[in-house]
Amino acid sequence: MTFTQTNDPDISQTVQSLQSLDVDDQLGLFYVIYKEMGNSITPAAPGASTVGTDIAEGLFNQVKEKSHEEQLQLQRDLINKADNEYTRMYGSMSETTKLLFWYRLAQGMDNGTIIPMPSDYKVSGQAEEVFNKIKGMEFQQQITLFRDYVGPMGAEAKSGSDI
Ligand code: 45D
Repeated sequence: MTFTQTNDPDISQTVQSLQSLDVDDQLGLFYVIYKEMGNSITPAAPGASTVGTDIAEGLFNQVKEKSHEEQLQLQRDLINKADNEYTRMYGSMSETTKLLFWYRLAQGMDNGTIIPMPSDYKVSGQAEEVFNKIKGMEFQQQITLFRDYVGPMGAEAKSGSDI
């Protein structure tokens, strides 16, 4: 399936650079980005529909009950587009809800419900380059970029699935 993504070549190239990083590098960098964006992410922003919030929260609540190892595996599965019940649930969400879900995971890392980053973790030089590219973008471009990045993750929701 093809995703209709942005026409901005700058954004699509950066999404591709992100996607070409190692899975763990992607996770590490995404967390660094979350930290950097800090307070500029406001879940109450218009567009965070109640429906999306509930759906993101529902999946998040299931993930947070898992062991740390399983939590990490699930996040790797999303990036790898593995096919299981969780990645399908993810696949059924809108891009904004997907973004909200990742945001909830990052918050969970900070409050101890989700596996934290190793304290000695450093992103790779390649990831650092992508990071600098993203830092130079306008906020709105960054949001578009993240939507395009998290959109294709996970597995396709099966029609008539029981999620
Ligand atoms: O051991 O319109 C490694 C909304 C190494 C509202 C690891 C929004 C090995 C509506 C793999 C690193 C809020 C949705 C371990 C807009 C190892 C709306 C672990 C905006 C343990 C615009 C790594 C939302 C791990 C935005 C677990 C802008 C890494 C949301 C996990 C942005 C990384 C969300 C995670 C971002 C990163 C979320 C979970 C940037 C999440 C980042």
